[in-house]
Amino acid sequence: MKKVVIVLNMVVLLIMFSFYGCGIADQTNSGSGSDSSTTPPSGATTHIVEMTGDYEFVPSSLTIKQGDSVKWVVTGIKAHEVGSGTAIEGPDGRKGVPDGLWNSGKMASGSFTYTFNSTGTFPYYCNMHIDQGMTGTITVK
Ligand SMILES: [Cu+2]
Repeated sequence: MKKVVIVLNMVVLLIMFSFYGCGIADQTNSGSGSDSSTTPPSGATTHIVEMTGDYEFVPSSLTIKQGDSVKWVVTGIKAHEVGSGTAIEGPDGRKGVPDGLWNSGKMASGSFTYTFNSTGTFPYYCNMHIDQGMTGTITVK
């Protein structure tokens, strides 16, 4: 009779272990699924905005998803400097008010990438060509 009890105990333990294993696996799955606000989802995209020799961002307005990145690429022979903020009309002409999210610094060539981890509307401008109307907007949904 004692032997039967021991075997039964082992069977119960085995069943508990197998359930425990399933529980761990489920937790891992749901954990990675509900964590999209802090880590970019696996489908994150990098969008290209050209900074042209005609003092334009192309496209100048762009709607992306939370977690996506925008890559500003110098495509002409002119240098540019892309920074986040708002362009306002002042007494001495147009000027930019930076909001401190990003600034590429002066770029004669190459690219600058910024990842948008929160939703909202993000205006930006070229610090060197704001008088030529070189502004753009990223909308993150
Ligand atoms: Cu520029």
